[in-house]
Amino acid sequence: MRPLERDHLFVYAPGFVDPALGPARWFCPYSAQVVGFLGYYPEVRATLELVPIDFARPRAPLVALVGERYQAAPILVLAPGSPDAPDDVHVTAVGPHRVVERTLEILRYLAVTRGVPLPH
Ligand SMILES: N[C@@H](CCC(=O)N[C@@H](CS)C(=O)NCC(=O)O)C(=O)O
Repeated sequence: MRPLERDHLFVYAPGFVDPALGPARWFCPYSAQVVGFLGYYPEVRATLELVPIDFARPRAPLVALVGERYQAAPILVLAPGSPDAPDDVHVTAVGPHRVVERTLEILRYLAVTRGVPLPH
């Protein structure tokens, strides 16, 4: 697989069905936070690949990059050339990739590395 050229941010597309919870349709409030942040700061949105995924497993575009274990969204997969994270952001190495899994830390990473206001 070719190295990523940009950070990839995976979120659930809204209106998904969770088979464990019956026929209702849902949105992910964590994904909504990061999508909302990108709405505030389109200049940040322009720096990354935003990848909406379905809730059904396997979440193929994500599994193709980081494997079966890291399927929960939102998740930020860093490009090889992307800066290291600030101390208050946990980054996990997954094979050749680095991922940020916690929503607030995704927001912090993007805010610091793109120079926009920080999440309070
Ligand atoms: N990593 C997020 C939480 C993400 C999360 O729990 N997302 C839910 C959907 S709203 C999820 O992916 N659940 C199903 C799964 O883990 O397969 C955080 O800690 O802020």
